[in-house]
Amino acid sequence: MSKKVVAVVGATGVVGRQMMETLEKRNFPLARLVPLASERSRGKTVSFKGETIPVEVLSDKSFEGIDIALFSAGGGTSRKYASAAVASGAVVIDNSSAFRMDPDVPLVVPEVNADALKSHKGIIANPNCSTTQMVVVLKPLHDAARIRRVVVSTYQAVSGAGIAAITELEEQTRALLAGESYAPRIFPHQIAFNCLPQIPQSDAFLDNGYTSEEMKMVDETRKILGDESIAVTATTVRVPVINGHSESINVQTEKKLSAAEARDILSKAPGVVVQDNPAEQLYPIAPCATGKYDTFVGRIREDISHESALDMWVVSDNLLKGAALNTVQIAEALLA
Ligand code: 25A
Ligand code: L14
Repeated sequence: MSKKVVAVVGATGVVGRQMMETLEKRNFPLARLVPLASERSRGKTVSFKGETIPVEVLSDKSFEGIDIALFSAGGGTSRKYASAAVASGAVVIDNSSAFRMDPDVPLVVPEVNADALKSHKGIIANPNCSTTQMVVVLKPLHDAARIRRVVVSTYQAVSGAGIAAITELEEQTRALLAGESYAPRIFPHQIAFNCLPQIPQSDAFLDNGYTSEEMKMVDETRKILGDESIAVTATTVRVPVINGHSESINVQTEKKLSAAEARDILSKAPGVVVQDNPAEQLYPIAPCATGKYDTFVGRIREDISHESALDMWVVSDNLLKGAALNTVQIAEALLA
């Protein structure tokens, strides 16, 4: 297999760093790594495979000789630079929300819809973190019993909002424990010892009362599963967890599935690990999912309020399967 020149746009962000670590850990066939970031990162370096590589400031000219460009610097940066990357001959795998719902852009979770990759025209979108971990669990249930409706509530870690958000939770927690005050900078309200039903931090609320994060879960889930008939409603909540998103998911199916059948189906699903033993208080939790590639599911039970529905608890590393890992998996699938 020929080795590829790979650029990481947003290389100094939380997701960009995980992208480089994942490329290294999975031994991606790399000819060269080109870390790119904004002016703010001028002079910084990244370490990759024991080497120190200077971060370059992103411009339209950054993409000469690049085969694959992994973008994670926000939607604005992707909208501004993705076309330059494609014009230079690179395939863009974009982690922002910029192109996800574009009908010409495949939105891919390799375990679920790798086939969609075939139709790409230079840009491939990586879904929202909360959507990704949900669809790896929904897909095998949909194949077995046809999903009619999904009701999901998320418990999302602060790492999804970047480095400054992690710092805010840590510093605010310390300050409040010490009896000091700490004004929110990133989050709209106190995040330490609190839950906020608002993601993202700004321009979150849409005319229908949902947040953009909630509507991403609705729209992206249907696009990835390729079925507009699936009804989805979501409430997305920021919780004082550093890393690892948790989700409470209720799934109504056309064909009734018992909890045992669902456990059996999910235990054979790619990228999914069933952790479900109430007798031993075994269920997925964020600290255990952190650093792992899989999506963990437990608390699988039949919904007592409905004749054909299941409840479950789904946890994954939002920076890995939710972002960097899925992006690298897409790149791997392109090579295969
Ligand atoms: O718009 P979206 O799609 O909703 O995405 C919004 C943001 O969400 C994160 C990611 O932030 C993205 O910017 N994100 C996206 N998808 C995600 C996912 N699936 C996700 N998070 C979790 N899961 P991030 O913090 O991870 O990464 C930011 C990186 O992007 C670089 N960047 C930003 N604008 C850029 C750019 N690179 C090139 N051109 C641009 N115009 C950014 O680099 C970072 O690498 P940087 O150079 O701007 O910042 C490097 C250092 O500066 C600090 N810093 C960041 N912001 C500020 C700052 N310092 C001062 N003031 C600031 N405002 C950082 O700590 C870093 O050390
Ligand atoms: O759409 O702030 O990929 O936790 C990922 C990070 C949405 C917001 C996306 C967060 C963003 C999310």
